[in-house]
Amino acid sequence: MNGVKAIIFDTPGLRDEKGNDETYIELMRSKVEKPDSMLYVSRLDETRKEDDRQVIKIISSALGEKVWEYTVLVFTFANVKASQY
Ligand SMILES: Nc1nc2c(ncn2[C@@H]2O[C@H](COP(=O)(O)OP(=O)(O)OP(=O)(O)O)[C@@H](O)[C@H]2O)c(=O)[nH]1
Ligand SMILES: [Mg+2]
Repeated sequence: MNGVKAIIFDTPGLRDEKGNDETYIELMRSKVEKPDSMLYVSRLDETRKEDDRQVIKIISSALGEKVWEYTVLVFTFANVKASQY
């Protein structure tokens, strides 16, 4: 990116019904202990308040609450939401 080297990790989604959150977190932590930035991707057309709450808690304890200071929220499926109205 503009001559700046970056390493990007695509992680499995947390709370995916397989109950593998701990394994996913271990995988993430084995790759990077403190990311410079994090993209938190969530669907805009679904309300999953309890899942989001759990994911936020899991990430906060795994990477530290400071992670939210350099997180970018990304909402997908905004096109679906728009077409419903
Ligand atoms: N219509 C629409 N489809 C999308 C959007 N974002 C992702 N998709 C589709 O949704 C499906 C799942 O996208 P992924 O990026 O694989 O989602 P993921 O959460 O990373 O899935 P896993 O890695 O398997 O957990 C794909 O078929 C994408 O093309 C969006 O904004 N709008
Ligand atoms: Mg994926």
